Formats: sequence, structure tokens, C-alpha cells
Amino acid sequence: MDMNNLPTSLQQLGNMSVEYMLDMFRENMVPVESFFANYRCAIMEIETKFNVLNERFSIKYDDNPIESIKSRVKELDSIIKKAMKKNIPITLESIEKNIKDIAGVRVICSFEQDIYTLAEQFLEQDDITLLEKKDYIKEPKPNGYRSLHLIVSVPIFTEEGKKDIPVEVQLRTIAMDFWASLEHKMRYKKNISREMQAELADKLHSCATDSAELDKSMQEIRNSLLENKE
Ligand code: 0O2
Repeated sequence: MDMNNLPTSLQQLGNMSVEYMLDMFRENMVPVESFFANYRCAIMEIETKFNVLNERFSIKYDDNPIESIKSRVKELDSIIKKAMKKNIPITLESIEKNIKDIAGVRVICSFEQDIYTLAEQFLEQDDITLLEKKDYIKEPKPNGYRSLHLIVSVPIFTEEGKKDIPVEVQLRTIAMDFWASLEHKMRYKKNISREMQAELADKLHSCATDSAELDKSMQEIRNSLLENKE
């Protein structure tokens, strides 16, 4: 978003005709709309890839590894806050270059092992480029957060040609997702005392340990069932 063309004061705004102002805003909105459309298209590409993997899995293993897929494009205000935090210029070019989680796809599985199988098969695809990987399952965050994060780039085909778009893919089990959404709610809760915050953080940490145990036990049961089937 190039802020240079926008009026910088109320007085400047007041001196413009409504028509002129609308034209100016429309003109400035086109690149912004196209910017967000790119990320929506990249999400569609990634979702399709996971839906295809889910379908293929069900043929081979008679099982669907994916429980659900949730996607989102980061809101403009969150993007601007992140750009300010990173101290980068607030222009579309700079945001595109420096912020890699504008498009986010969250893949929720029942079993931990499926996360790794899906990730491997997804990353094997020749139009997917891995930019960054963070395995918070093998090494959970200090608060107990677990998930596998992949930042990938995927090509989309626009009227101007091929464009590689970054997407953050988070793969989690149902238990990890349940924990993360509760922790997220607590993080944004205002009006709770420091003592209570510390107490809840402790409880959440022990829930994270319990949920990791639960994932492990469920995986063991499933492995036994699979062995018996064979
Ligand atoms: P939202 O609203 O989900 O988009 P960076 O993204 O590089 O600036 P960081 O922390 O290095 O920052 O990235 P990281 O660790 O890969 O985390 C990025 C995203 O993972 C977060 O996005 C969350 O979605 C999720 N996440 C990471 N840590 C936690 C955690 O402790 N609790 C919960 N609930 N989610 C977490 P955003 O942009 O913070 O939020």
C-alpha cells in the first residue's frame, strides 16, 4: 500500500471533491485487493493439496487422516501491527517480502504420526518450496505449545503470470488445537491479575503435558489396531 498518494491531513481531504476522493481511494484499493486475492488463491491451492492427500490416504489406508482444515488471511490491522513490530516499511512490496504468515492454513489431524506423513507427502510435491520449518511437537514452546509449522511457497497463476506466494501451514492434532485455542483465549484476556495469569499458565502447562500423553496413548492404541489388521 503506497501511502504517498493518500491525503495526509483533514484540511487536504476537505479541499477535495467527493468524486475525486472516491476515485483516488478506488485507485489505491486495486493493488490492495489484488494483494489479498493472491493470498486467498494460495490458500485454495494448499487446501486442495491437503484434500487430495486426505482422499489418497483413505484409499490406501482406509482412513482419513485430516479431521478439518481451517484457513485465514491475516487482517490488514494485524499485518500493519506486525510490520511496525518488525520495523519494516508499510508498503505492499515490503510486507510481501518480509511477512510470511499472511496466508495461514491449519490442518487438524487425529493422530500425531499422520502429521509427519502428511507433511512429508506435501513437501515432496514439486511445486512446493519449503522456506522454513519449526517443529514445536518435538520441541514444544516453554508454555507447552505444540504444532508443526511449515512456511512454504506455492505458485499461483494470475493474469500477470506466475507468482510464488508464501503460506504458513500449521499441522496439529485435535488435542494440540484444543489446547492452543484455550491458550490463545487466555492470552487476549484483559482484566485478570498477574497472580491469576501465572496460575492459569501453570495449569495450561500441565494440560499441555497431559494432552501430549493423550496423543501418545491414542497413537499406541491405533498402532496396535493397525498391527492386528495386518
Ligand atoms: P495468529 O492470530 O494465529 O496469526 P513470527 O510469525 O515469525 O513473527 P514466531 O513466534 O517466530 O513469530 O512464529 P511462530 O512461533 O512460528 O508462531 C506463529 C503462529 O503460531 C502464531 O501466529 C500462532 O498462530 C501460532 N503460535 C505460536 N506460538 C503459540 C502459542 O504459544 N500459543 C498459541 N495459541 N499459538 C501459538 P500469530 O501471528 O501469533 O497469531
